[in-house]
Amino acid sequence: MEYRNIILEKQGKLALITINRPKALNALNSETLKEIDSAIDDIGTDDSVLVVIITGAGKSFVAGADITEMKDLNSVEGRKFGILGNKVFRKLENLEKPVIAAVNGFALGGGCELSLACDIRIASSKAKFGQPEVGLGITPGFGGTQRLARTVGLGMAKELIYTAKMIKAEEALRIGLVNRVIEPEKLLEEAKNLANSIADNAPIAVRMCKAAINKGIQCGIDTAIAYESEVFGECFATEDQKEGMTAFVEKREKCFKNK
Ligand code: DAK
Repeated sequence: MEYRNIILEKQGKLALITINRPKALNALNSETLKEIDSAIDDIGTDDSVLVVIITGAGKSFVAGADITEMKDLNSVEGRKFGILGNKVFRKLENLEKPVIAAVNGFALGGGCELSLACDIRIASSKAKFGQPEVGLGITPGFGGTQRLARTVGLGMAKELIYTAKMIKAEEALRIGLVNRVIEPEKLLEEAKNLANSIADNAPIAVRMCKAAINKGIQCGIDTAIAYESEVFGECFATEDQKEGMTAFVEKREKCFKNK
């Protein structure tokens, strides 16, 4: 697929998706959502890519779903648009590779929700987060009512969603919405360092950790722990488990093969 609204780059073990509609502050229209969907499929089937970074071009990460496209939708079309967005975000959340959101600027509405579908969020000191939907007469539609509460807790999620107010990066850090705040010019470098430090580890084990954490958070502790035991056992069927432990015993550098 040829991309007009995103840039997909692969650099060693990393893939970088840049949302690239700076004139509309990278607002998500259907075309952009479909391109993100295609990029996730590409990355999902490319064994050379171990970690993904998503960022935005210009002064915005993503300033929400595209209001120009949405404003005249009827309820059937609105539902279709919502289904598309939710499908893409869920695919990203379930991608068998860690995804880091490098939030460079506005992460509003669908933009905040996009970052929440990623595994880890780091932010530029210029980033701003918010769920402004109720101010537009709608509810968050790409998972915001669900993932925000799971990330920052019920009270804080409700305050952000009910007030529709924007918060700065430092406040996002304080409430646990982002893991760290970085000087703008260092954001991508920091995201790549973080991605590479993940990519240095056994890919299958990392993938299983992602699945265990994501599944476990949705079910009772007994089911979650049983799932953890299952994936723990599966690791012992991998070459990388043998390599990781043998390298430790032999006091040498490990060399994982994603096998
Ligand atoms: N959509 C379309 N265009 C946008 C946009 C957006 N979300 N945000 C900004 N733009 C465009 C502006 O219209 C402007 O275009 P021109 O006038 O230059 O043609 C350009 O980007 C630059 O924006 P500003 O001139 O406004 O820039 P400022 O720096 O002054 O302000 C701002 C930046 C981010 C504070 C402001 O642009 C702003 O408030 N933007 C809207 C933010 C927002 O409300 N976003 C949330 C959208 S609601 C659903 C599923 C999901 C959703 C909805 C339904 N279903 C289940 C159906 C999701 C909803 C949302 O995300």
